[in-house]
Amino acid sequence: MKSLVLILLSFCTWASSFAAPAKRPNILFILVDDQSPFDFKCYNPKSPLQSPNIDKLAAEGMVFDSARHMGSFSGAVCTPSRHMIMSGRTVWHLPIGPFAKDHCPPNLELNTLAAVFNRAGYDTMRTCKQGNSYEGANKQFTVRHDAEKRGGTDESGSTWHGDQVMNYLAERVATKDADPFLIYFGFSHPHDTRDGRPELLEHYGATNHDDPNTLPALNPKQPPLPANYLSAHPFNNGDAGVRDEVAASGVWKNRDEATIRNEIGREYACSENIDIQIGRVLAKLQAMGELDNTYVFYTADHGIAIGRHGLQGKQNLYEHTWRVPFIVKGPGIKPGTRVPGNIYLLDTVATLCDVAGIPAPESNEGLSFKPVLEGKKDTLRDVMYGVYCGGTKPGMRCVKQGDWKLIKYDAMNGAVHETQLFNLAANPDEFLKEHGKTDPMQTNLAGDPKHAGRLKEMEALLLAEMRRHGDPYRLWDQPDDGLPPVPEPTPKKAKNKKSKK
Ligand SMILES: [Ca+2]
Ligand SMILES: [Ca+2]
Repeated sequence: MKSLVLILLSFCTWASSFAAPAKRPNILFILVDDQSPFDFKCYNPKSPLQSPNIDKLAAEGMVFDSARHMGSFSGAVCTPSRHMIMSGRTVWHLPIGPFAKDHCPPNLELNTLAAVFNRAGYDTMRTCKQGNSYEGANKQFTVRHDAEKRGGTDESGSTWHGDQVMNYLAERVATKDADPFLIYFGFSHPHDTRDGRPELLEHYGATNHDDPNTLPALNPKQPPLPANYLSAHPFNNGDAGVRDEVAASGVWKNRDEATIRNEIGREYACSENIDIQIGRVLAKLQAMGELDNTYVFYTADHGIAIGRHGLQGKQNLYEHTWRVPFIVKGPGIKPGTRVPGNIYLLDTVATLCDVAGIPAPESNEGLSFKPVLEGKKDTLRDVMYGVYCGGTKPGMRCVKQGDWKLIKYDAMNGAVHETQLFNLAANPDEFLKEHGKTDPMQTNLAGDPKHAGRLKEMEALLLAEMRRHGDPYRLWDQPDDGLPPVPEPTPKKAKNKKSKK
């Protein structure tokens, strides 16, 4: 009898899956500004950040441990990152940057994310920060609300971005709009200035410190210093004077414990507010009956240091900054799964198209990680490549394969030639000798003869990736490959120089 019931039940399930034509899924793509994955409990169980809605997304979806941005040729790391997200193109093939005209197809903006989804019959809506992004792609969204909202009130902060999505969803209900939607839900925080709402700052013992001549008070409720905190980076990495390292309000050039703990507290207050806004939108989608048919992506345009390795900004290639948080929940994704992934943010176009059943545009160079979301594989690539080339040239390059990661610095016009080799399984925090760890694996292994073979292998991989991605530079110990000189970027107007975002 029991088995008959089971057979009947499974027949009904089978029959019902054929009864209604599959409704195309909605997409909610959430992008925050400047956030390290290690802020979240799903990446760092010791983190005091209160983010119940994002924690729940992680528990009900898939968490990526190796999601990265490919890098930047500018101190404004946001800008190339957001071009890559919108176009699906690699860092040296964007419509901006060195040799842009030679490497980028014309009319690329008509093949960016929203343009492609519009043509496929999706409704597209965006709210995000203004500036340091890809205007040609942003303007493709049918509904658009852009503003820089980095204040500590509802009107001046992240609540404003939440309101735009809530209003949009309310209007869809009012007009009974049944088209599938792509919502690009962006925030201007936790990018500095990290002005938090007073009641959220309270959770982390933080203040919106704005006086460069005093230090904020230490408070036991402030988050602890990061494990890989240093009071200064051991060498000049080539862009030590960039805005983020010297002029972020609340930190400036300070790296003392009170400043860093207060600033992380401010970051958390801003991130908690973002979490609250996401909670509102997810509850609304649930009430509309749309949540189960919506893919929710959560990520950031790049990570950030805030005291780790003695750095403050996003102009480096350590894991806290090269990596991004990346969480996906949606139809067919097994709850509570975790994968390395080895994905880049530039895989967004390919993947969003794939889950929506839309062909990716020809200009796309990213890979779809739908097979990862479906549990068919757990990584998309073997090797990951990263660039920071916004200060002195060629700057920093890195490559990762398995547990091994190489970072090289060719900076300050030849005065700085540094190599770092990390085993991320043994040394996930990328401790240097300055951190004083006793485990012989928890340091930079580049000078250790035991790892000389590995170093050589990683250096060969880096060169191969630089060639494969059309990197127009070579490092001091690489063949020059007969590359032409890279033209100097056109100097920006003084007005824009200050705002490197
Ligand atoms: Ca950013
Ligand atoms: Ca519509």
